[in-house]
Amino acid sequence: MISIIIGFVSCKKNNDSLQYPDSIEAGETNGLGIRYANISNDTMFFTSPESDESINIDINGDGINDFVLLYSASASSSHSGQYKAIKPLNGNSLAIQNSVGHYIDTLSYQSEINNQLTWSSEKSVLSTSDQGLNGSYFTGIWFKVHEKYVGTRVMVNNHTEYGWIRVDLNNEWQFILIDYASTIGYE
Ligand SMILES: [Ca+2]
Repeated sequence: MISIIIGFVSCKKNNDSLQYPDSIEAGETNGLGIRYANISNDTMFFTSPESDESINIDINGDGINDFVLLYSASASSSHSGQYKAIKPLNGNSLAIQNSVGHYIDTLSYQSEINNQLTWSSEKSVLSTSDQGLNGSYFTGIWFKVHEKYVGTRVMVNNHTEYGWIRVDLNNEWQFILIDYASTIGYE
């Protein structure tokens, strides 16, 4: 009789029985099925003459990294350039502006993040710049952006978990990860 009860309890905790929210609002930090990672203000800085840094994010806290923030920059007397991007891992996705160019969208506070957004599993650009004697070139839409949100989508065991990453790219020469959150399964 005892073994039957144990079997029933363990079965109930199986992931298949969990429910998953089908959306999250940008900046939403609490509620049923939401996991929030507290403010870290983890910052990647430019150090002369060139930098190449990254930060891994396990957005749903299951021990498996889901996204990598990428920052590189260089500067000399005749040239400066910077590259800010995010790479989804394991088939995860980022909300992009549209299907052209893979530019990560700038979501405002309380924007709805769900299956209606345009999603890409490719490495996608926040902003790049290249300025030198031959001219200036820019890509992406995250220039002088203060506290906007990146929409994220993670696939776990045939379930979809939506989330957000808040970054501050107000200063061209640094990349600040502020905080992030994800929907997770709940009973
Ligand atoms: Ca994870």
